[in-house]
Amino acid sequence: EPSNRMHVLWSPTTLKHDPPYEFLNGERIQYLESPKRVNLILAEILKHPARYKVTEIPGVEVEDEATTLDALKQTILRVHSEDFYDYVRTAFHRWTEADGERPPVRCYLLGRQGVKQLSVCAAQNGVIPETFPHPSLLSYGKTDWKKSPIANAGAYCFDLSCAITEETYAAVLAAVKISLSAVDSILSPENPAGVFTLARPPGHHAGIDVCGGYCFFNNVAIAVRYLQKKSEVEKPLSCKVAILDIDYHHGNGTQQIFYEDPSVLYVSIHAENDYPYFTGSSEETGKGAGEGFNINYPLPHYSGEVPYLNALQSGISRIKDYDPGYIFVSLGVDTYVDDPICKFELTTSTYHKIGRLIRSVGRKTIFAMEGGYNMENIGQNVVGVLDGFLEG
Ligand code: OKS
Ligand code: ZN
Repeated sequence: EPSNRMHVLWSPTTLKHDPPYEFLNGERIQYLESPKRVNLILAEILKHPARYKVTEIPGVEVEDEATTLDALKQTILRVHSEDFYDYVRTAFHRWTEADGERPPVRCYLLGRQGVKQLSVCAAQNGVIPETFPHPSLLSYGKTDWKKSPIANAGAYCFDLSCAITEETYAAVLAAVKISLSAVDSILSPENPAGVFTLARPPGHHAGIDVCGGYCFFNNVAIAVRYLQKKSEVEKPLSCKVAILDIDYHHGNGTQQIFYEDPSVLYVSIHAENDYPYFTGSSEETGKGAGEGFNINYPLPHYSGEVPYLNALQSGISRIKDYDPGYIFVSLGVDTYVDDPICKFELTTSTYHKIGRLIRSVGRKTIFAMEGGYNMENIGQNVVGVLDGFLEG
């Protein structure tokens, strides 16, 4: 009998990633994916100790724990390329130590600049790209861009919303650690029906070798691979997993990682003609052995509860047919009517229904935090989904 108390995992180290700003419609605005999001959700969860068992996961000490760090790295490399991993690990220091490379223009404007002031500048802003390797630039193939930290940012990031600060690497490792602990927890003798990883930065936009959309490492994908490896020790090749992505945005990274893999069914409900703009069509159905195991439900802007729950019902029946051992939910509450950057019209009561529907599949479920930027309602909306799941 699965226990009906949900395990919730979080880590104060994830709060250290805190870039000051990003760009929206060409304008500089405050970074929306802020540490405050975690604090607000946690505060709401702590109001209900009878339903939620909260555990704090310590961060990895980047200097001290060489073995732990290497094990974590090897797990991450089951999803991401080593070049990309090294970009996330070294970007900040390469940028601030870049002898000879010109500092950001703003630093010039501030006056005489030495390397010291350059680091202050990068420490405030984090590393973001200036140019991207558009196919029109790559046809010559002779220019060695790898030497330049700013070129690396363009090569390993697809937008301007993944600033890498001095603390980013520690935070993203903590998010991965939380996600792996969730797998350990769902397989533990306590046998919870559900686990919630209250982690950030989120993960579903992060692909094999690229970050974007506030996402650095794909927490869910890394946890899926870790779970599959762990359970194959018991039952070789028997671990089918479904990922249900209910964030407002298409999880292009998760789709990419599992696109040719029939052992992972990816189902996403998201806004059509919205960020990340180049993926998410219902015609993206998988490739090779993975054909038929990628299912996208793009919905028009201003969709409310009725079309949303219809798509969800349909997605859930596809998941039931697939018959996975486990479900991962990429849980975004940026589908909320008053989200500052999104255009769906779900209300707080819809989240409860979503949770109940997910429980109806009857599989062990790991909920992973993705987006959601309305600070007044983020806690209630997340707990709405989790409560709905617990109540069944
Ligand atoms: C411009 C806006 C970027 C939107 C990123 C969306 C992130 C998200 N900086 N993904 O699920 O919530
Ligand atoms: Zn989102």
